[in-house]
Amino acid sequence: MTPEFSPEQEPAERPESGHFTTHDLISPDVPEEDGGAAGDGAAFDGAEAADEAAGGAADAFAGYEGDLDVTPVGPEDFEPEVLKAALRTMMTSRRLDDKMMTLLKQGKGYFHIGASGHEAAQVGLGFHLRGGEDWFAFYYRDLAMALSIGYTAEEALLAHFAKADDPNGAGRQMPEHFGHRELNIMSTSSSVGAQWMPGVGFALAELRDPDSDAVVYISGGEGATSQGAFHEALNWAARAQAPALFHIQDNKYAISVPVWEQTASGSIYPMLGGYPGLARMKYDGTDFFTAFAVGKAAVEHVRARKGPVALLADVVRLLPHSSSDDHAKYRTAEDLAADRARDPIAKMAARLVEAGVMTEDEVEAMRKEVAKEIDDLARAVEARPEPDDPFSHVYGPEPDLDYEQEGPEGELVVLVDAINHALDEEMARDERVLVYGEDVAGGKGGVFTATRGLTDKHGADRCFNSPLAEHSILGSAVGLAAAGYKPVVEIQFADYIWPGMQQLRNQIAPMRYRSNGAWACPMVIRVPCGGYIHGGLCHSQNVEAIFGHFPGLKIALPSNAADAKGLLKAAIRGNDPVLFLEHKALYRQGPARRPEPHAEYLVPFGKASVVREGTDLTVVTWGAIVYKALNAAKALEKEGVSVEVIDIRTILPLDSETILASVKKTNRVLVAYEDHEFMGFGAEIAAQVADRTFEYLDAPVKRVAGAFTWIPYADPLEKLVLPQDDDVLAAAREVLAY
Ligand SMILES: Cc1ncc(C[n+]2csc(CCOP(=O)(O)OP(=O)(O)O)c2C)c(N)n1
Ligand SMILES: [Mg+2]
Repeated sequence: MTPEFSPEQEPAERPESGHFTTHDLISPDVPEEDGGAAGDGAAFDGAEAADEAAGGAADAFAGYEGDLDVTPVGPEDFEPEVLKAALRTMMTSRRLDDKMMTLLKQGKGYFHIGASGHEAAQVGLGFHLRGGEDWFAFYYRDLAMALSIGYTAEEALLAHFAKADDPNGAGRQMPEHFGHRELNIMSTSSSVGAQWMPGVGFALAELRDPDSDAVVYISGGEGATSQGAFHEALNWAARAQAPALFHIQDNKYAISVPVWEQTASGSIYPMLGGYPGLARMKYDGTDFFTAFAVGKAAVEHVRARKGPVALLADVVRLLPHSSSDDHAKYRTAEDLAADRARDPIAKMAARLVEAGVMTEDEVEAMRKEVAKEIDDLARAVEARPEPDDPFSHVYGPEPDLDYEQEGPEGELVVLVDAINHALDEEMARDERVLVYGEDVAGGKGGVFTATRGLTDKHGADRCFNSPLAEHSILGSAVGLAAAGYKPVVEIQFADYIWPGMQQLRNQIAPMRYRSNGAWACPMVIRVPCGGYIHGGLCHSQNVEAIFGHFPGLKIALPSNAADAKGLLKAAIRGNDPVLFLEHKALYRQGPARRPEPHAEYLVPFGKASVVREGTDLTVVTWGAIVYKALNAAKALEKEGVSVEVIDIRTILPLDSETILASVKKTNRVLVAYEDHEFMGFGAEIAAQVADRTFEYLDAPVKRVAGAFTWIPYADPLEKLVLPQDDDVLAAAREVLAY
């Protein structure tokens, strides 16, 4: 392995065998063409391409191999009109690439990432897929696939110009970040590998419907197979025998990094053989007929519910990675010429000419016709209205719920049992509610028993164990939620949510916003959090401030059993993704018990609770610190001081109004919380109070919170780091001293 890759080294570094590579290096007398856009000329050069199609040196790998029986096809197996339509779709995709690159050079647009070189693989496979019935977890290089399932050139141009009626998200996302509700193309994140597990989630949704034969197409580049999520996705899809069709488009480069530096053995193909129950195929993705034949076998396999399939398409990248890239910096002229010699459109056209389906003149006429059509469309789309609303669709519509209904109360219940009962009641109410995570099923019922009994009562298909993989839990929930289920997943400890950060940040929270409201993934993520339990660094973390920074998420952190039950049920019935933080120290704590609310008792998000009224000082708090604030209030009461304690209950949305109104009344405020004082969520509250109640304040806005260190295990150490009763009382006295 060379530490530094230079183009000069490339031929020598390319492994001789044991991997699936594009082609031998072709002889140096191949003319070097413009290294930029594929260009009009690259779309079809009949005579040259015919020679190449007849067996040029560039075609070292042709054909296919793998687990499925494939019936090869040729031009004779199609109606001529069908082949012409396929060629036209490929040409449309290519012309869009070329046109968009030209528009960029004219200052019309900011970005383009093209599918040039991938068209045959996508159109050949796309033949067997059904827009609007199958599901599509795309990546940015799937333009030709999109066109082959019903996406229009006009829609592609609306995205390029980022216009108001761009169906992908009204100009909120970069172009080629596909998302189309009617066609079932899930909104695409830029983040490489973020699509693998959501795709599996859609497949799990379809698997639940015995009448469905839908296929979930999950696509990515060979570089994206280096993400751990790829292997998580293969594992879950194989384990569940889910109807997932993985399409890995191996163009040999991940921006500048060649596959032989990227992947052990220079190909992901051997690894695809490591998942029992997953069928694999590799094929020449520059050949339409091969793509069609292999795609047919693969799609039939998945539709027949014989298990998932992974296809590895050997394709070429004819453009630089994107409009921001110059591939001449890292690819040799020979390498680029070799790719151009495998141009899938030229090959397809040559094949059709050879078979007598079209003449060269007809091919050329079609190319010109497509070019004109795209040029005309571009002119028309350029004049369409610009978007002007960057603020809507951060959150979904407020559900029409009847909150805080009076009703019968039951026995005193501890917080964790209130959670358990809320889950049970919601699963009984709505069969779309699915509960899963690590250890949640069966007799164990979760490490804190929050899901105890749910598998027995609601079935192993409604409360089940996931693999031990937080990215998988959250990613699958994206697909399930987008497909109409209501996943209520458990992350065993807040400290272990980090492997799922990709999904939280780049799928769950922004999905609705970036698709301009077309896509959403409402779900509930239950997360035990917090310290005071001698859990050390990795069983004590407070995470609300980090996630408070995610527009699109809602966050609850209830301090008692009644609020926990009412908030969890409201979360499950809501339209947004909710991070439901459960303080472990409160799970069975006596003061957090409450008489159990009835099954329709719902607590609204964004409504703080004034847990104690007072006139001299406001303490704003949440979670475990509510009880420390109440203890301080009781102590001060004996001295004749009246303290108001506000439990905010939800971090997002924050009930600023209740806080500000209280401070205007008491003129003093202490913000008390468990997380680090520095950059903790209380910093936001303190800032709002300072900003909006300055004239009312008789004392500085004060915080009392945890130290800026990790939470240590030993009892005396933990006590020094986390705020204690005495700390809250001392801080209150400081504010009162003014
Ligand atoms: C998680 C993540 N890391 C890095 C990037 C920047 N990036 C965008 S595309 C890309 C290369 C992807 O290569 P590959 O998966 O082979 O797909 P290709 O673009 O070649 O089709 C990189 C590194 C990103 N978008 N997401
Ligand atoms: Mg690649």
